[in-house]
Amino acid sequence: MSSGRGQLILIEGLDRTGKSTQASILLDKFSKSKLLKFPDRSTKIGSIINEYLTNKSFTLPDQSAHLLFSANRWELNNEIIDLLNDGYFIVLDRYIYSGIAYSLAKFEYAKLNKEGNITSTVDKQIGDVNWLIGPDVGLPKPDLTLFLTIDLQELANRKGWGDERYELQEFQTIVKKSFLSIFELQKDDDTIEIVDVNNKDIPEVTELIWNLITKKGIHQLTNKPIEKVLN
Ligand code: Z5A
Ligand code: MG
Repeated sequence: MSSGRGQLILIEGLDRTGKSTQASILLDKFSKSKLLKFPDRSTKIGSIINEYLTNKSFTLPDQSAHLLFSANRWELNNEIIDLLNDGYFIVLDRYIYSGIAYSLAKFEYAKLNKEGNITSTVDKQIGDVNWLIGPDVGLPKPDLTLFLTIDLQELANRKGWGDERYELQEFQTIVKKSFLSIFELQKDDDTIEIVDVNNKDIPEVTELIWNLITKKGIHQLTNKPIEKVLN
């Protein structure tokens, strides 16, 4: 019988690329699995984040918002480690790369001097990837990150935008660039895979993802130590 810890699988992507859809399908492929979605709005810090995302009159400095999203991940740090060591496969629906990409996008958006529901400043920390990754350093690093990417034109055909702070087409264009620039910096990291979901239905995306997971052996228990996020 195989032994070892479970593996940490992260699904990242732009809004409505199918992260939550794929995360819940993936969960059923394992006999012991757990889904963790970030932001986790059920915690104390998560409730502040929820207020920030849903109430546009509730403002925070970008630095504070950024640190809250990271603090929310730290609230789940011990749970993640314990579950992995207990043989659970954890599927994360957003995590550290969303943290960097959305803050960086706010900085780029502010540089364009746009009005609207992204209140941001060009404070240099928010445009500095090293500053942005800082608070996440030491968190468990995913064994595999799948970044779902799509043309913004195809995305526009999906269910309408919601009403949350970041749900603006123009902002999402910048978010996409931010994600891709972060992954370009990590291009030698073989735990990151960019998954093009253009013109693919839900089962086709699932097949693509599952093939990557099995090819890399991420569907099996492992004896590798849990990696940590480094800067
Ligand atoms: N944020 C941040 O700023 N900093 C951080 O550190 C973190 C997050 C962690 C809330 O995230 C916001 O928090 C988010 C980033 C910021 N900002 N925004 N905007 P969220 O995860 O709570 O909300 P979301 O990203 O907007 O997720 P979503 O709307 O839930 O999208 P999704 O999970 O990727 O998509 P889905 O629900 O699976 O699918 C959307 C629709 O498309 C649905 O009708 C599906 O049936 C359909 N769908 C799915 N796949 C397909 C395919 N393949 N073809 C056709 N239709 C499909
Ligand atoms: Mg979702």
